[in-house]
Amino acid sequence: MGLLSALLGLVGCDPQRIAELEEGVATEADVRARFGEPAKIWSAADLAGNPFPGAAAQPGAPVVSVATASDGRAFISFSPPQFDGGLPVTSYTAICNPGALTGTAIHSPVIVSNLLNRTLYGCSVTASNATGTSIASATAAVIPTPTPPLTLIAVVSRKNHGVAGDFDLPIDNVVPINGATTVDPRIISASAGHTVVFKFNTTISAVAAVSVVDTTNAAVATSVNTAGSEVIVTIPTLADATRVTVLINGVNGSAQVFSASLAFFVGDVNNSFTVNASDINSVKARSGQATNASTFKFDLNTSGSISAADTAIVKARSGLTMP
Ligand SMILES: [Ca+2]
Ligand SMILES: [Ca+2]
Repeated sequence: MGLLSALLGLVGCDPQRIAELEEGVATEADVRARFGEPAKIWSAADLAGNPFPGAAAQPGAPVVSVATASDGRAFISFSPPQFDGGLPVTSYTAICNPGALTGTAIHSPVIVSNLLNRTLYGCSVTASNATGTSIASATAAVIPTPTPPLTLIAVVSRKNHGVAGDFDLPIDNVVPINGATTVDPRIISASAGHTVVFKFNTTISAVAAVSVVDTTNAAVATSVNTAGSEVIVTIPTLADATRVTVLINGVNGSAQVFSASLAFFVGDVNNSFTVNASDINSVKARSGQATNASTFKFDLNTSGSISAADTAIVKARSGLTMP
């Protein structure tokens, strides 16, 4: 630990920012300026982007992809901001006008309720961290309808992180099983297995069938439940480093088949299909942090915090590659 780390430690800076500093993301001049030490003269390079990479700011604006209609509701889907302000994004708020009706969530989509059916709304999203709230995203248009067509809003891999609660990893459900699928790097739960959740725009009353297959098209044991507008698929046992495709059909009597492919590969936090130093460093850098919407992926053992136990898990798997 260098002089600067010691300085940061004294003023209560968190370990992640110390790590960034030591990795050269922040400069000593940044930190001196931040803590009121002799003024620095900014260079053009300093002023490009965030001049205080180690200092907290409000996040950038999320990017809204689509607003989906429901009965009196709208589902606002978005991507997180590229820049989180140096602190975890703790919530996203959607606002729909006219009427300034709002909803909040810790990840996409945000649901806004109490909308008037057959009324055109414009909805935008902001991101908030402990420092403040971003400017609003662009606006997406939506017209709530009493009987909207069944629409898949999102697919997620959900795990319970103890007292920290459930955290959903968004799955890119367009990628085929042998492609660059989303990887969930968290361990399988001994009690609950893996859980893949299909989120729809309306209450789900029935699902005719669910199947899960691996890359050889062999069936993987599974079960299905519904809760509100979610179809919850449970995979009780699965070997690590396995790709699967989850298919559901007969949702509310629909003839449509909904599917998503993803991989379960413990420790591959950067979705590169190998576990190496980059994954180890990412987990290590967050050691001591609480599990939240920004850090849950690094809580490999789903304990509710990121610690040496998580680093040990990823270290033990160094060198492994996804088939
Ligand atoms: Ca990796
Ligand atoms: Ca943990």
